[in-house]
Amino acid sequence: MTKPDETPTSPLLKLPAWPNIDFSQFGPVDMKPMSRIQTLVSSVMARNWVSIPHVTHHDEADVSTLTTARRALSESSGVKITPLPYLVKAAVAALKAQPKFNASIDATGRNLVYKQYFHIGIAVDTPAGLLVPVIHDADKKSIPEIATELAELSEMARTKGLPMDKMSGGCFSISSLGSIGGTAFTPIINAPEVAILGVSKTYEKPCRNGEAIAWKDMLPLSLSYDHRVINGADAARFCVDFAKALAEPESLAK
Ligand code: CAO
Repeated sequence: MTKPDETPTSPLLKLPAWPNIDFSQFGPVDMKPMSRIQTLVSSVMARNWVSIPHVTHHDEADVSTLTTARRALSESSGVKITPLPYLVKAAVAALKAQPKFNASIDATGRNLVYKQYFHIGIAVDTPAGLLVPVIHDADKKSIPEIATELAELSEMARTKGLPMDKMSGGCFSISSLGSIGGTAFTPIINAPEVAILGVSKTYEKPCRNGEAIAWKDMLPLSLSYDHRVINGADAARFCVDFAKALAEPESLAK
């Protein structure tokens, strides 16, 4: 093994220029400037995609009991609760069990910083682009508190935008496309975090129960991780811990 080239002129990063094409030569077009958020997000995304060795691990969680539990909690608390606040709490449980997922590589690239706090970022789709508000200290908040904060933050993100302090300090992010559709995807890690969990739409799966078939509600999980910090076995364990926590929604609500 030789020491890798550390200069920014590494041939691997010498990308060809972006194609400069006059599309109107092929048919009618309409040109619109990208929003400020879109421009910012696109450069950060491109940096994260080319500088982090991503791997995405796919799994699924049995959420058959979650629907009943969250409806009961919605009724008793008077707060509308989607599956997402439970996913936040399950992420905290999995981060506690797998501290590597709550680490960051520092700016020197020589140290791993293990965080002792649990701030969870949530990807929010807004007309101006993608924003990631952060639920700070999610371990100390109840499910209804997280649901209320999430509703306020996503409303603010969609209408007025978010101040930096509402988007800073995240340890781990969740990108939920569950209300829209899809079965799996490859979320891009939000550096300096080392992993992000994508969730797709819950579906009914026939499972063997002795001689009978039982239908279960399954939530597809797509966990992208930074392979410099996390190995495949860690990712498999993280998803198992996450699914175990979600299968017991009452204990997450305590
Ligand atoms: N499977 C099935 N249904 C789901 C679900 C899932 N995994 N997740 C949510 N739902 C349901 C909710 O329960 C709700 O239905 P009910 O009203 O019947 O309870 C419905 O979908 C709408 O949910 P919602 O989107 O309003 O709320 P949420 O808490 O699930 O998500 C937010 C909030 C802000 C994350 C979401 O609105 C959003 O912006 N999602 C897009 C995120 C995104 O763009 N990610 C990609 C980033 S990379 O480009």
